[in-house]
Amino acid sequence: MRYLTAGESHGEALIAIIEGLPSNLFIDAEFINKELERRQKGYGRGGRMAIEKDEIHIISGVRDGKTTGAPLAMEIKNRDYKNWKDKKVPPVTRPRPGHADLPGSIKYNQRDIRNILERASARETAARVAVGSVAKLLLKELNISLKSRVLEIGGAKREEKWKRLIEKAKKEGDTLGGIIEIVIEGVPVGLGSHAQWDRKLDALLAYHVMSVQGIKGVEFGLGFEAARLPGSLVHDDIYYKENEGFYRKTNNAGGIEGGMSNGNPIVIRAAMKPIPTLLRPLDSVDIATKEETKAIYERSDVTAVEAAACVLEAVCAWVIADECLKKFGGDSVEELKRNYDTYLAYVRSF
Ligand code: FMN
Repeated sequence: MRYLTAGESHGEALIAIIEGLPSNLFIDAEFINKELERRQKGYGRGGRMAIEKDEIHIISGVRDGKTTGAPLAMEIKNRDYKNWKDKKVPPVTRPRPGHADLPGSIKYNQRDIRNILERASARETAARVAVGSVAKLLLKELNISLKSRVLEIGGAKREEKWKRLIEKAKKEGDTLGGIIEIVIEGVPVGLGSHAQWDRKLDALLAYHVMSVQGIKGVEFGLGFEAARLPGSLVHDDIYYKENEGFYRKTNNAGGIEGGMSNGNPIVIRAAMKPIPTLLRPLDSVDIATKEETKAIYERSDVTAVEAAACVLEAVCAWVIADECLKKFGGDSVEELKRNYDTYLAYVRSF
């Protein structure tokens, strides 16, 4: 499968097109809308979330609620568009450190940074959540599920501190990042491959996770901690039980060995940097006058770690769904499930 997104933060709408979905997959719009709502929530989000209530509009590829095998096109309208479309806004010339503003303007020869920031904005993640929701619907057919949780915000590991830290950052015109964990359950052994670098499952997941706006690090299982421990404390011993097959007592590998899923839950953690738009702006230089100045401020979140967790689930769901289709094939959901069941029976008998 493949997908593309289009659309700007204050443009008319966001668009996502998915190619390669099997037919007869029930597209549960209510579920997609609930996922979109999840992305909009979380403590520390800015004023935009009060304006937008994202809703999916299916344009093509679905008939009587089910996919036909044709490309699935989806649209999410930007409710803020009506406030922007006729507005005369001066050019943005004061780039924000940590955003695409400066490198994007130089690369694309733009003197109005708005032409860069509108597309670089994480508003695009609404389209990715829509795509990921469809992937989740496919995975549901195979009894594969994903969940996520926030582990840290602003360096604090305990939830009770987060609200206070976020309020403090807000008061000080500052922003916060954090750490998110995603767990994928029910993944069969053998997704991905050791045989070629660009087929390794951990590499694919890391690529998609890193593609999310603001994500700066990714680890699997014990992750960076594994580098500090001896092998005897890291690798998951192998055991076997009649009727149940091979199993492990630990999951330090985070469900992936040699670029392949090993049947254990896949455990991924991602680090998100603090939001780069600060109410107390950072030093910058005006690209028109070259004078030292402060970066622009545009309505923004204090932190978006909870929302990012939802986006990360979506991109991970996409990778796993895509790998399932690659491995088990099938042009309809029925064919996919038949192939899947045959494979699971084979694994049990190995
Ligand atoms: N950055 C902002 O400046 N303001 C925001 O309101 C904002 N909201 C975000 C919401 C979500 C769900 C995510 C995932 C990110 C958000 N970001 C926000 C982060 C920026 O989009 C991100 O830092 C920027 O695109 C540069 O990231 P990069 O250096 O990782 O590419």
